[in-house]
Amino acid sequence: MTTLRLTRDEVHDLATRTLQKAGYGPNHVRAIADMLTTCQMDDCRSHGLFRLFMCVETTRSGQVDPTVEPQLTLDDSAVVRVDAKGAISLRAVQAAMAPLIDRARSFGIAALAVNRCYHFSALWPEIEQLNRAGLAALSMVPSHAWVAPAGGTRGALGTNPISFGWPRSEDPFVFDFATSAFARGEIELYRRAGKPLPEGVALDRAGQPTTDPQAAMDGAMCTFGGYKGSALSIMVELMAGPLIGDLTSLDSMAHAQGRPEAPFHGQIILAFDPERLSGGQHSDGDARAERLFAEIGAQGARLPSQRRYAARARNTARGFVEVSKQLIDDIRAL
Ligand code: NDP
Ligand code: PYC
Repeated sequence: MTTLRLTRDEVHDLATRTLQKAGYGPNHVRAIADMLTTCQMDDCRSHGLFRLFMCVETTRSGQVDPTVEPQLTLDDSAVVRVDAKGAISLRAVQAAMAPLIDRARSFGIAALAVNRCYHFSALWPEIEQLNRAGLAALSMVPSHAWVAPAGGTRGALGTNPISFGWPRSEDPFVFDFATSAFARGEIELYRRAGKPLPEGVALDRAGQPTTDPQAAMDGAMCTFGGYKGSALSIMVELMAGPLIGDLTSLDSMAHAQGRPEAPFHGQIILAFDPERLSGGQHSDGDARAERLFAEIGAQGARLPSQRRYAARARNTARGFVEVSKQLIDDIRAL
């Protein structure tokens, strides 16, 4: 694969110009370009610049309002609500972050319910932001009903990522992955590269196992970990859908009516203040957590996000990130 070297500014600029041409307003352009650049600089390719296709397709489908500003609803409870009003989620989450952090510190636990958003992004940047404010955090979103439940044959669940993070004095502990065996974005990257999928990731239209990425996209994806991943995926549907008065992945798929746009639904983010929840004993809890992380490392195992932090350090130090030339050409052709 031929790659080009892009500085952080060049990645941001490419995203900015593409989003501006697609009609996004300045606040949305900034929020989306920041997210894509953050992912690309950490070598999270399935949710970096590659996602510009989904952003542009979503405006072309005519459903998203690329300029509307979110509406924040605050009361004296620990629940923060933000209505994205049919725009991409990122600007809405950005607008709600400060009150979420405030309430988590006041109440010990706080919830952010984001409603009526198009969603295409990785979850870890928002979780890391909360961790760097000293909070533990958990986020979930549904998507489109591309994924068959364990034992099923057709899409009913979304790829439904879960991200959790724990604050540390160094880089936080963060994981973020789809509850499908592969994220949809990853399957799309296999298709673009003409590579077969591993076994156990997808079913074709007839409900039979397939390693062909196109057959997988036309058929159904599998959950990770059999019935366990399937149950977690159903939890995501419920927590980030009906619980907050929003859509499931089945509803999102119906909403799209076959248009190639980003999934449309809600997002839940829960924030926890370790100081409040431990009754002021967080330094003991923190030491226990660090002993656990040290034991994991001592066995030669790695923590989630270690690859990402290493990529961030490397790309920052050398001042560029390597991006597929084909991807850049395709984005320019947009
Ligand atoms: P992966 O299967 O690549 O798993 C990623 C997570 O697992 C990361 O936290 C990663 O850390 C960690 N990890 C990977 N290998 C190891 C290992 N050997 N030991 C310990 N930890 C490890 O992720 P997915 O492909 O499922 O998801 C990728 C992205 O797609 C996510 O950011 C997710 O939010 C996003 N997504 C978004 C959706 C949406 O609707 N908005 C839907 C589905 C996915 P590290 O990064 O350091 O490797
Ligand atoms: O990779 O599954 C995925 C995905 C869905 C929406 C955004 N990313």
